[in-house]
Amino acid sequence: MPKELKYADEASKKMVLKANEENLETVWDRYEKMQPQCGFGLMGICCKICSMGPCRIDPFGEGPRTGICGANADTIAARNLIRMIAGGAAAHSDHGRDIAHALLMAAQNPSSDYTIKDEEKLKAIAGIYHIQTENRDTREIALDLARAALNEFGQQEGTLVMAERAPEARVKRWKELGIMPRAIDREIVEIMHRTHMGVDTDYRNLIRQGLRACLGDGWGGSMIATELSDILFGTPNPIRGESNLGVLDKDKVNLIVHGHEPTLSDIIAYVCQDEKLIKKAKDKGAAGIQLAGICCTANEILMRHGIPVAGNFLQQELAILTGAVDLMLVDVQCIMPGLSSLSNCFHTKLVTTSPKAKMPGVEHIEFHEDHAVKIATTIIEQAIENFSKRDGKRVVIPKETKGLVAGFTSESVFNFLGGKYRASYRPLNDAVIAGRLRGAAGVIGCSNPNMEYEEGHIKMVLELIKNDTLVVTTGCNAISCAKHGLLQPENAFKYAGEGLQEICRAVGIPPVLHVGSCVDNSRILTTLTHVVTEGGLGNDISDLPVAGAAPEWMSEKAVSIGFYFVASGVYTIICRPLAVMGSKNLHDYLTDGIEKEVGGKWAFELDPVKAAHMMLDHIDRKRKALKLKPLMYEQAYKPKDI
Ligand code: NFS
Ligand code: SF4
Repeated sequence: MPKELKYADEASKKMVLKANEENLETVWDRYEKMQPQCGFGLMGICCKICSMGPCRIDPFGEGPRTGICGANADTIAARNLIRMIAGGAAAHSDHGRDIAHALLMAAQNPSSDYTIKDEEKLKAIAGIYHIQTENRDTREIALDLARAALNEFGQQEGTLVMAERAPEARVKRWKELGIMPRAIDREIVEIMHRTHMGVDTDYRNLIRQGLRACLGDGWGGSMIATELSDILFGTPNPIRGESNLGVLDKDKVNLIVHGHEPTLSDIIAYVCQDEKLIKKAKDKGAAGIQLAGICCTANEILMRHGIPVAGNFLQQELAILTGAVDLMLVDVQCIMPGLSSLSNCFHTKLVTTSPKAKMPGVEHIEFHEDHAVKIATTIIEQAIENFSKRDGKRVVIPKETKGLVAGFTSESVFNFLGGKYRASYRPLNDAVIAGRLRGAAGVIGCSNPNMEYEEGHIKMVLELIKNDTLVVTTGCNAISCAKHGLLQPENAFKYAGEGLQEICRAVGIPPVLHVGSCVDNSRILTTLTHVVTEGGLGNDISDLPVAGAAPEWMSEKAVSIGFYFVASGVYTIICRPLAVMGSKNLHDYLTDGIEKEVGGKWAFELDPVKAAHMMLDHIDRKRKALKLKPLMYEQAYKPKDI
C-alpha cells in the first residue's frame, strides 16, 4: 500500500506522494516490507554473540528459557542493551575526538584552516583542566587543552576531568556507585569485554558498566565535542534561520551537507561564499549556490551561521526526491544506505567524505583536516559541475519553509537571563520556585518510521509548553519543531501556558529553545548543573523539576543519551520501549529500581500526550519534594494528587 504521511509537515507529505507516483522506494516502504518484525529482537532476547548460537529465549511458552550457554533473558537483554550504549557512546565520542584533533592542528600549525574563534571559552574550558591561562599565548593554551582532552579518551589512571563539572552531590554518588567514568574509550572497550561470551551475566552489573560508559559519552566525548567545537567554530548565539525542503532553490546550485561533524561542514559554509565559486556557478547558468543541511551537521551550521536546514533524518531521501539536489555530501552517522540507489534515479551526486564511512559505488572524496579548504572547494566545484545535468522537468521543490530562531547555549541563556552584566540563572530558578514555571523538559532525538512521523515530537512539545514547562530541544526533534513553527518565538507563545509566556517575555527567550545537535545534549547537562548551582532547587540534578524524552528515538546514540540522562538523575521517557520487554527483571530495574541508585529512571509510553503527562507528574513530584509554591496559573493538565 502506498505510504501517506498523516501528521508530518506538508513538504514531507508531498514528497512521499511523489515517491509513490514515481514508484521510488523510501524508508517507509522498506519499513512496510519488513513487517512483521522479529518479536525476539523487539524484546531483546535473541543473542548471536557466539557461534553456539544464535539463540532465542521463549518468554511465554514452553520453549527454551536460556541460550545454549545457559544465559537467561535478563543477561541477554542487558548485554544487547549495553552494546547499544557502546555503539552510541563510540559514535559521539569519536566525533569528539575528531574535534579535539582539529583543535590540536589549529594549535600546532599557524597556517591551519582552523583557528580559535572563541578565546574566552578556550580559557574557561582550559580552566576546567587546570591549564594555566594567564599571560599565555592562545595557541599554547589550545595545545595544552587539545592534549588534555585527547587524554580523556585513553588515560590509564584517574577519572574524567569533564565529569567533575557535574554538581558535587552527583559526582559523589557516581563515585560511590563505582560509575565515575575512567576514560572514554576504556568504558566502551569494557562493555565489549563484559558482553563477550561467558563474562558478565549479572544484568545489574552489566547496566552499571553501561552507565559508566554513557557518562563517558555525555560528560566526556559529547561534552568535549560541544565545547571544543565552540572554541574552534564559535559559540552560538541566538540566530534566525529557515527550515524545510523549501529552502532548496530551483535557480541555484543546491548543495546539501548531511551527517554530523562540523569539521567539514563549517568550512563548506565559509567556502560557499567565495566569490570565485559563486561566479563559476553563475557561468554555469545558476543564480548562485544554496547550501543547506540535513540531520545534526545541519544543526551545527544553523546554530553558528544561520545556514538553512533542509530536513531531519526521515527527510534525507525526500531531499533527493526533489530532483533539485546537485550534490549531497555525507560524513558519518544516520546516513541511510538507501541514499545510494535513490540518488542514482536522479542526477544527484552523492559523495562520501569520511574514511570511516564509504558506500559501494559512491564517489569518495576523502576529507583531511589539513587540507580542509581545498577539499571543500573541490566538492563545491563538483556540485556546480553537476548543476548542468539537472533535469528541470523532474524538479519539484515543495514551497514550504518555516522561519526559526536557534543558537541557544548554556552560556547564552545565562547571559540572556541575567542581562549583560549580571549573568545569572536566578530569574529561571525564581520562576520555578514561585510556581510561574512548572519545570523544564528536554525533548530530543530521532524520527523513526515505526511511528507516525513527527506526531510524537510535536504533540509532546505542545503539551509541555501548554503546561508551563520550558522545552529545550536538540537533534531531529529540533528540526521537527522548526518545521512546525515551534521555534518561532511569536508562534510558540501562542501555545504556551500563561506562566511560561510571562517568563519568556520577561527574559526574552522563546518557550522552545533549540540548543543544537545531539552531541549538544551536553549543553543540557551543563545547564542543569548551572540551575543546581544557582540554588533554591535542591543540590543535585535529581532534585530538579525536570524530565527528558526522545519520543521517536531510533539510534544507538539515542540509547546512550537516554542512559546518561538517567544516570545524571533525570526521569527519561521514550514512546517505543527499549528492547527489554523480554526480561521482566531488567524492565523493572530500568523503570523503577535504578531510581534509588542514580535518581533517574526510564519510562515507556506510546502515546506522546500521555507521555507528556507522565513527565508533568514527575515534575510535580519533584516540586512537592522541594516544597515549592503551588503553580501560579490554572494548568491545562491538572496536577495529579501526588
Ligand atoms: Ni541524533 Fe543527529 Fe537525528 Fe537521531 Fe540521527 S541525526 S545525532 S541520532 S536521527 S536525532
Ligand atoms: Fe547463545 Fe550464549 Fe552464545 Fe549468546 S552467548 S549465542 S546465548 S550460546
